[in-house]
Amino acid sequence: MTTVPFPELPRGFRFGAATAAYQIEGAHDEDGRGPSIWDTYSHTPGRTLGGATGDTACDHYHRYPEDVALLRELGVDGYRFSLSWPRLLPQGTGAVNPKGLDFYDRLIDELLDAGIAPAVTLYHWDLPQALEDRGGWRERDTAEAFAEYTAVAAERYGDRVERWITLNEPFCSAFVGYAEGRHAPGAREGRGALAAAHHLLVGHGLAVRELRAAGAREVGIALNLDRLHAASGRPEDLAALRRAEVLHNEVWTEPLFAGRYPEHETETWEGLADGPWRRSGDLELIGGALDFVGINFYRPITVEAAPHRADDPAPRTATDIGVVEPIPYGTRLTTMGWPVVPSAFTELLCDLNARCPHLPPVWITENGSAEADTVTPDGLVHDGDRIDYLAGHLAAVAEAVAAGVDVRGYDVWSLLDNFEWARGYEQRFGLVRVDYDTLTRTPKDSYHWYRGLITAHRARTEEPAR
Ligand code: IFM
Repeated sequence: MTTVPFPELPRGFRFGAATAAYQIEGAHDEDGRGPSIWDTYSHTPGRTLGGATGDTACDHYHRYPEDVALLRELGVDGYRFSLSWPRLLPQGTGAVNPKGLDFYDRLIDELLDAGIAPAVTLYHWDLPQALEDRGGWRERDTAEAFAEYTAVAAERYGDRVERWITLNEPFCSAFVGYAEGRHAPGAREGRGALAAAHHLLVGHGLAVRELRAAGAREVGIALNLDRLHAASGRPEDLAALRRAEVLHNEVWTEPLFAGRYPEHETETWEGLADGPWRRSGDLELIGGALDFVGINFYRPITVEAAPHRADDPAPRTATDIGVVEPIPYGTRLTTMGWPVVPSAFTELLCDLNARCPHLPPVWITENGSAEADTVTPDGLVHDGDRIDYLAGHLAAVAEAVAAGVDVRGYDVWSLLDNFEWARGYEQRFGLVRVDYDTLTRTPKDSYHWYRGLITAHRARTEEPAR
């Protein structure tokens, strides 16, 4: 197995692994679960690679004891997973599904018995289809429904959950889902996407209130902020970079941490910036104090200007800004086509820290790489590239910590190979390989490396027993 040195993180730093409900659970129509927008989308011909769906996925719904045993063996402090909203409230609001509640009770208790702290994401993209049928995130009612669902979850699990994450990557929910249409619900809209972005933030604010009222311990949100560069110094590329900063980052960071909407939003969205979906009091609601901000980071993005199509009703999405990712000579790409540049991670964290004076402590809620794993004749997966990726990015986090960023922990994406949304099952991010024919789990070399890292960290930082 590859020997790659372990990056050194400070005493008290916590290590975990992450997954999401629709990507691993399967059991899509079992025990009263309702359909989500991802069931509808993945069952629509042509939407996902090879027509892949999450119907079975990793069958975690039935195999969770095996997966918790893998986590225990890995030695993680915590496990970040998401609740399936349509498993708990099949119609999005109203009737609660007792069997859905029971499933997460069993999972949480199994984790606690294994000495692993549960970290719950409330929304990792699987909106109940019944709510989408009434307009989805374009409508404020969906934010209210999200608060209702949050209250149910907080009341039931609040005594046992250590960290709560309201939304995962709202950028993807709003812009990839409602503007680019590459994710569920597959819409290509301008107004709809901007209304969705705002209502996701309102939903977050309402959920934080519910969590606080229920006495939740740690409350935060997970953002996929991007480290962006202009392709050149041409004025049009620099202008595209400015728009991309608004689209990818400031839409979220400004209301959440600065109590305002982005300064350059009008030049980015033109007439759509200040839509009627905004109400007085929203900024106060959205900007409620958080205990941490989760950062999901994978790769930097280079931006170049593309002609804006005046007849296009969509706002300037990543696509019409002309996001390109030129590959600096020698940079390796993961199988997602993403350049591996760990220094961009340090830059992102340091820049965020410098720009947001009210930034709460940071938690890396996702980081990992999809690689061309193969099972060798010894039955193992020697994924040295993934180990290099993780080592490089953890070292980048350590550098940010040394530079003064308060990073508390790191959740690797992902525990298991899983359903990679529109890209189906070809992209493998797991520390554990899943054979999708037999559903057999095989820990890869990266699993053993990560376990070694955690063990070494504890040995280095924990007080010797007296
Ligand atoms: O698999 C996804 C996850 O659901 C959200 N963040 C990015 C991951 C890799 O694309």
